[in-house]
Amino acid sequence: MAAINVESLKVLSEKYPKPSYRFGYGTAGFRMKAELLDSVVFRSGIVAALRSKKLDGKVIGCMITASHNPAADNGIKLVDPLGEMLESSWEAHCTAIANAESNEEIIDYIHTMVNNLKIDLTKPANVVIGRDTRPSGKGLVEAFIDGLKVLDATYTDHGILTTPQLHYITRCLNTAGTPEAYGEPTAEGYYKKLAAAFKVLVEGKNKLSPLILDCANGVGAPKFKEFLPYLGDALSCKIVNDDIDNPVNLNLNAGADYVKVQQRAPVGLKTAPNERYASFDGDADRLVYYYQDDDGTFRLLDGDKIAGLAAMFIIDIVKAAGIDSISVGVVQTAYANGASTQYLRNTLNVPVSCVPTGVKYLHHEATKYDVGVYFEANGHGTVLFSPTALKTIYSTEGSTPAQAVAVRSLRALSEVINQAVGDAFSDLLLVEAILTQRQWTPKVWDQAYTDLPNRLVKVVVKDRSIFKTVDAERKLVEPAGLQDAIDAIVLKFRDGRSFVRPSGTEDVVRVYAEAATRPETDELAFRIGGLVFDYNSCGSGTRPREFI
Ligand code: 16G
Ligand code: MG
Repeated sequence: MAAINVESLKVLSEKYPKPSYRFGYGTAGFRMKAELLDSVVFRSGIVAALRSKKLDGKVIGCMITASHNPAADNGIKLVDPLGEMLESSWEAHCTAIANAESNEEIIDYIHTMVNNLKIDLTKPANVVIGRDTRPSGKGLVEAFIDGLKVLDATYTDHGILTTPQLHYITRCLNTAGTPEAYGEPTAEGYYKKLAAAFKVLVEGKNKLSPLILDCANGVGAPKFKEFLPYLGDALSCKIVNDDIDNPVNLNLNAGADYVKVQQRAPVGLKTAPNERYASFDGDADRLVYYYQDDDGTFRLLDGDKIAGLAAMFIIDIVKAAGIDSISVGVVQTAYANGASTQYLRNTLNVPVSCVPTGVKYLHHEATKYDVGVYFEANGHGTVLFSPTALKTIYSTEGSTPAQAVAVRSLRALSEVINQAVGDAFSDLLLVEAILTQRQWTPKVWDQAYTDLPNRLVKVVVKDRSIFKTVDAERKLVEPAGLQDAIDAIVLKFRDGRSFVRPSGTEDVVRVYAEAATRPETDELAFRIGGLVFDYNSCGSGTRPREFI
């Protein structure tokens, strides 16, 4: 077994002293103030190299991003070979190495991993790297590369990419030359693949009015601009919020998170009735749509609405293709609007599963269906085609001209939708293709069902780790007795539903509430917020005034 180059580790590690801070690899990697991240990112380079060696030299991805967080934050997440999130058992290794207090501790931990996980250090290690537009990204990539040097890993640094592009490239590299080959492992390969599939889907249809696309002043802006020429006149789109030269503007009053949480259009965007608008988040893995109704009301078409549209369309097209062996299922989280779940179950008659928050849970559950549609309400999601479904789609030609057209569309759909991870570019093309095929305005799309009013409230608590949930985060089992108290309040509200869960990304507990009307929803949310804050004196700081 090759040894670890202890001397080089010591020298390099000195460049990245660990601040006194307790790090944790959360739902989407490490994420925090960028200035705290040097040591974490350096050490993540070591873990990435170990992961690659463990997987016999398969390429591991590294994305430096803090998504929809402010520009001063940054983060890192590691990506497994098929473009999935890092296997969850390895999250604990990332956390442990990040918190080691000395070089000796780092070395000990590496030895423990090598022994326990039977990692052969003589194996090669290969890593591919991308980063978003944050100014801190460049320096963090250098720290990561220094980490890779400790174990002599080879790497390709792709510079600025969207998060889903990095996932795509990782998957392409690891499937090249196999029957599952996913495409050319470059941004260009990605653009060509998606554009070709999109053109098939909209061929011969009247073009829709231009889409107005808010890029959150993030990486989506330069990358979507790069993409547009490949789409040619198949898509007409006007980009706004593309200022990546002033980092402070990143995600500021713009982007998918702002629009979803505030339930309003980005600041400064003048909306006109019945035009289509869409927003990416800061790393372009989230997408929401919206429009302004005739009476001036803002209408959000969020991840739930996208899931409903996609499921409806796929069910129809599978039927039109004369295929009856492919079933469609939808995966949601507790945040899905109750009306969307009803629509999926009762109108579309599809099975719906509910899983905990976080892409990895949704993705995993979606692989259980022939075609698994998964979306979080916040706009993260995609559609997965199982190997069996793909085989069926590619071995059928259809016995009538209409069936042949449907089969061709179905194949193109499976190409346009990113199979590695939820991808705002690819989801946007999916929505645009469906709306074009149907010649639908956003208003027609919106008519599938009416959202129940809902509200999200944050409660700052002393220790969020005392909150333990079960049943896909819909019920609390600890602190004891709190769930009964929540249930007693919810019962008093028409169509009331509320749940409380600790955040995976912030030091807070989140309360979700929905009810029949807006005032009832707000009252329910603030009552539960107050209940949590007061319960066993869980709350921290001043009790927020709006809590009832
Ligand atoms: C992360 C997750 C996202 C989830 C969010 C919830 C990934 C790639 N991202 O951003 O899916 O919706 O966390 O945040 O898994 P919270 O735990 O703070 O509510
Ligand atoms: Mg994101």
